[in-house]
Amino acid sequence: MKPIVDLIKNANKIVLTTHRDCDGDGLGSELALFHALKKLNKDVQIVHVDTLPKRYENFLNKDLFSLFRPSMFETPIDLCLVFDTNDERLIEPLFSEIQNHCKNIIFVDHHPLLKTGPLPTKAFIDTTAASTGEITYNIIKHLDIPIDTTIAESLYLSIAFDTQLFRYVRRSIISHQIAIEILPLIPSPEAIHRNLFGGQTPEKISFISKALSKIMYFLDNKIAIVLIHSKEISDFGLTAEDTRDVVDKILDIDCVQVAVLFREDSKNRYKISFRSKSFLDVLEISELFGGGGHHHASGAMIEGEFLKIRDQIIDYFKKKIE
Ligand SMILES: [Mn+2]
Repeated sequence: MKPIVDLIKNANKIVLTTHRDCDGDGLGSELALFHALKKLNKDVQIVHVDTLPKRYENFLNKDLFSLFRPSMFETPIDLCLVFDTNDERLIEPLFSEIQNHCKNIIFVDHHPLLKTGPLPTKAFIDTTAASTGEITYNIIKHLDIPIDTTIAESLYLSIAFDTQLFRYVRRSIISHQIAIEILPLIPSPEAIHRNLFGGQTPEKISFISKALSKIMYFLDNKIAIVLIHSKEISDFGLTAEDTRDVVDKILDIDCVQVAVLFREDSKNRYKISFRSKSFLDVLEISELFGGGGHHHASGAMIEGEFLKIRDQIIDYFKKKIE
């Protein structure tokens, strides 16, 4: 922690970013540090490689996020912090470009290092942290920056999202401990809960019920797989991001140990999301497909025929279960 804190202290121009298809954890971490560094009068900027997902547009200040464009960095950057991933591919093309302008690119993350993918040269990774927000909280504490309402709300966004309202805390009390400290500063935590997990529309509920009606069960109902076609998403006026809840809902089914969601992005091109319970690891299989993530939540982009990939996945877990 000390080297990072020293680098932050000594830096003036700082860029913060997170992985493409960002989520509440990366966003909350960026925003918390952004507001904290503003208090130190740093020249700090948040840059994303894609646009803000819709669900966050409604309650976050869009103006705080710049969309990456080539040659946007004219002057040297002292420090770049990348939140909630350690995979440089997820921040391309920003990563290639910023390397020419910045010596210190540091990944601040809680995902395990990939066995096959590119390794970060500089990183602070704590895989025991239930959210990247937890690590960001520690950075802010080490910088001796007092936590105000804006910082508290950002940290809470991060922690509430990644723990899914304290369901997934990695056998640790730290998420709750941070909550105890920051909740008194937050006027309406319930608004954050609603923004993250409520906000459903009739179209979205219709879509989710359609998706859930198509679950295929395998291996004694231990594996549940759903395929969603891109047309089904657009028919309901939804975006790819709206499919995120589906896979979590499937894992809530008692007997299901592994939930797999195929989202067809174009013909024979799928985003696969895996979720698992207990002893079954889903990181390895995501890595086999060129993706990454956590041991119990992971994903990959893959090209090929649905049935072939599906059977490959079933075979893989059949062996693991045996
Ligand atoms: Mn995270």
